[in-house]
Amino acid sequence: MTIEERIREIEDEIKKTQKNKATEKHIGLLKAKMSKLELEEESHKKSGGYGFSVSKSGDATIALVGYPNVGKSSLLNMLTNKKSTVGNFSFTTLTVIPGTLNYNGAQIQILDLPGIIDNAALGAGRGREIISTIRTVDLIVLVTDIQLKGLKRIVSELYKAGIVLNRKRKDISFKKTNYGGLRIHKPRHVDINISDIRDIAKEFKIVNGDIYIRENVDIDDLIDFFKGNIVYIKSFMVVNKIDMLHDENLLKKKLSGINYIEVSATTGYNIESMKNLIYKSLDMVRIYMRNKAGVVDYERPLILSEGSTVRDVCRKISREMISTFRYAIITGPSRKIELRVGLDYKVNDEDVITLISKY
Ligand SMILES: Nc1nc2c(ncn2[C@@H]2O[C@H](COP(=O)(O)OP(=O)(O)OP(=O)(O)O)[C@@H](O)[C@H]2O)c(=O)[nH]1
Ligand SMILES: [Mg+2]
Repeated sequence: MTIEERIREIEDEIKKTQKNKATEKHIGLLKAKMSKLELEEESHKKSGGYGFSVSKSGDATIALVGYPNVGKSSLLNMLTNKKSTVGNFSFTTLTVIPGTLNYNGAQIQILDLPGIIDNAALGAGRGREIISTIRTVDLIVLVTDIQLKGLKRIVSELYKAGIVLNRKRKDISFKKTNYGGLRIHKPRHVDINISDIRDIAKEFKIVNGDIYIRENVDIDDLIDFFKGNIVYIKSFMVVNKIDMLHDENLLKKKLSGINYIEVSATTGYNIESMKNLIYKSLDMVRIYMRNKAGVVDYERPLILSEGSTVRDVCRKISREMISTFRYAIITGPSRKIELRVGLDYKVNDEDVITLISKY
């Protein structure tokens, strides 16, 4: 049996197995087996892992990912100043087309990519190039149409390529040893069955070493950890061509529990909401600088990621800023009073900052 056939077989068994508490571990082990085989398969067909040569620009980069012909290029054209070729057939776009969305003072680079399914049509290796490019973005917008074309397959293709959507990296680490068996270290509040961990580790041929688990994890988290080389990327879904929708209830039913937005690249319906959702999903903060004369530049905010500090603000301005920094004065809509703060202070969205230097 080839590796591919074995993967298929396990896939079928997972599908056949009813999901419940009692079968949870069984399914977990099957998934682990499958991941291991997929890794083997990957290492067999090594053909480089380089992304398309597109240089990143702006404050963040997002990718439009989806089945061919669902309207990715049409959306890029609506969202940005770019003209990517639109065609009424699959594989109109054969390379990556970047455009820029200016929103709330942020410059967001949007990559229009070829459809990632059946990418044999793009020539050998192209599929991997697309995947390597997707691995580097800050947000994945999954694009589909009202028939929900290719949705499930795309998510599973991404997962096979080590891209996990909408989950966070868990606090797990591993120190390999050459003998002594497997020791599992976890605080009392972490609730997981030790034998589950052992069994999954064994599937990845890990039998010696120390595993540290510092928060609650499930079987999927463990598989991802042992699999390695995983990237965690935020994502939301866009259902395009909503102007052609006949049965609203059917769509709602099929997508219940999924976070999505309905749009039309043809009529422009909900395009503004889509821009807003992109911006919101990127978790950015806007910082306005007040200059020596006391004038605030509200036109061109500095864009930083949520959780940034005054130090990050300084870094963004210039390298010397940190060495000459004395203190910063912060005001803003989320501040009741004016604050004097140091480099480690966390900034909020729309803070107005005055930097005071030593000299
Ligand atoms: N009715 C309708 N048609 C649309 C909409 N968006 C795109 N289309 C049409 O769908 C077809 C495919 O659009 P593209 O933007 O080229 O799709 P794509 O996803 O970039 O396709 P590939 O590059 O081949 O992967 C074209 O004929 C578009 O005019 C929409 O919102 N409504
Ligand atoms: Mg296209």
